[in-house]
Amino acid sequence: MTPTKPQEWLQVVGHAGTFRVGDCGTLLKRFCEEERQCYLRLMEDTLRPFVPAYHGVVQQDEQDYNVMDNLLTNFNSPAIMDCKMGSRTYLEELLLAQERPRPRKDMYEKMVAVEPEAPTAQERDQQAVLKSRYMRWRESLSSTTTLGFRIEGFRRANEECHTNFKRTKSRDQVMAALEGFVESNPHIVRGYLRRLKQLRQVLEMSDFFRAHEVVGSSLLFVHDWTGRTGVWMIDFGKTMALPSHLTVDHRSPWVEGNREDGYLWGLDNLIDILTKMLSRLSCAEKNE
Ligand code: I3P
Repeated sequence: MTPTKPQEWLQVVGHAGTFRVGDCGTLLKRFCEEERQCYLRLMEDTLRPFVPAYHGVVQQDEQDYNVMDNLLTNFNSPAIMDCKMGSRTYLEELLLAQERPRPRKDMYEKMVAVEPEAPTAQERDQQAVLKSRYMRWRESLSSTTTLGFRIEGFRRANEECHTNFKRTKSRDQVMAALEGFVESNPHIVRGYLRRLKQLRQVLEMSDFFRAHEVVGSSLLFVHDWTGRTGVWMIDFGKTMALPSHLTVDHRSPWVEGNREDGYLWGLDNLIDILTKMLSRLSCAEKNE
């Protein structure tokens, strides 16, 4: 692939220092074996058009990276949004880790910055919280618990990143935030809806999806002023193969041990919200 313009990459959320721009329209992501395993399988799956193409592993400055397509390559000054999918954002093994608890001061600080009254008396004494507790608190404060997805952040073309969505929880709040991202443009919403419905259809047939617990994975939304839109699944560092005796439907509520992730429930809600938004925006368009 030959890039026709300088390589562009924007990171809205996630761990700093995770990415590097690679050659010829690629992106390097700090190596994670679980993620490599997922990409290898995804390249053989019906989901392939909905994930960045994977090109193996390279080493730079003694650090290994997974190499994948840079999804922003074919856009002009794109707007991008990251939605973390699913009703659970941590793996069940994090609960097991509570047998060897290691309370985190950094997470305590992030918690009180958003909700000073959230920590318990014990957590206040320790000035630290367990990661599992922090992750659950993040889920219940945002729309992860109520809708099965949450907006992590977005950036409209040539603007600063917006990441202040930790308390964006209700359907109306989420719809308002999404409408801000698409700048009330029904054409863009139509493009996203078309793609999300295709994704849902493919997920329901995918062998990969049937056999994996998909946790902490995001949908990356990209559009630009030409009206081009795209949505891809990204971030598979916490996507785990299920034991062969277990099946999940990705819609049932999670109870410890069933490994349900709520991914499709979240996608249903996202599609529903965008559909309602589109019908309102289309009415406004006709009345103009
Ligand atoms: C982070 C977010 C990440 C998580 C990270 C959290 O919280 O939940 O998903 O990384 O854990 O700090 P926030 O969004 O509120 O900043 P993982 O998904 O990789 O667990 P970490 O600090 O242990 O990396």
